[in-house]
Amino acid sequence: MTRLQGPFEQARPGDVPGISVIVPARNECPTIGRLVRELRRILPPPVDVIVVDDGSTDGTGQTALEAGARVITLAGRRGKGRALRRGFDEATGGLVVTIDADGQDDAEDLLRLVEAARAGADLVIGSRFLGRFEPGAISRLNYLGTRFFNHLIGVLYGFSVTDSQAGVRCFRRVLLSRMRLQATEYEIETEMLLEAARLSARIVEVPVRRMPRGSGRSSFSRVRHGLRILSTILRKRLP
Ligand SMILES: Nc1nc2c(ncn2[C@@H]2O[C@H](COP(=O)(O)OP(=O)(O)OP(=O)(O)O)[C@@H](O)[C@H]2O)c(=O)[nH]1
Ligand SMILES: [Mg+2]
Repeated sequence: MTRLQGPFEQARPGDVPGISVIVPARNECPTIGRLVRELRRILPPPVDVIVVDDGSTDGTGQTALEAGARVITLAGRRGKGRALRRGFDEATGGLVVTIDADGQDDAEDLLRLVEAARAGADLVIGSRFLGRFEPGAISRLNYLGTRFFNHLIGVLYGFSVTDSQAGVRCFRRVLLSRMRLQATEYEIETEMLLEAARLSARIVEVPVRRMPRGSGRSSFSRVRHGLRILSTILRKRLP
């Protein structure tokens, strides 16, 4: 279900021009170059593609740079949440887009997210559940886990989304700047969603396509990261 609330602030679709795209990337050399080129080709200019690379040992940063991205290099393996937050600090566009670097998302889908944000949404979620998972794009356990988290958020917070864990999103930067974010790993998507709700943001979902990983390896660990997501949902509920 789509949640249309707010306004947390009057929508000003054209308040600051430009789109900043934040791409967290760790060892994604085979896919990052093409993704950066697609983002720059597909999205309406001006577009600033910011790749946050940490701990990559395969030339991800250099490949992203050659494809036209701005690259931020962090020391060591800092986690997806830290990488995104670091990227947000660099964002200057009125809209901020997030997308994974591993080629599992279709950059063309972002046009619909940007359109929805320009039409007045504060947070647009690219829902894989409203769209589709290509064969092999998600394991059964991760699929069920995401549905469980969606349901738990509905029960505890009184609003529902179809894809609480989506990595493809578009935010108004003014909303992002008000969020209190602490997440360091994969719980960042959950924290941002709950923060958006706390700020009474207008949250809209649009369908996207999710593809299987073509190369490299996911760093998502069901137990470790599942527990971190669960604890974020439960902890945020406390006063
Ligand atoms: N900079 C940075 N990026 C990371 C880190 N961990 C994951 N990422 C990136 O975050 C994105 C999503 O990570 P994945 O490991 O594919 O996790 P996922 O897509 O949520 O899970 P799967 O569906 O199993 O692939 C990818 O672009 C990764 O390169 C990290 O520690 N640092
Ligand atoms: Mg992935």
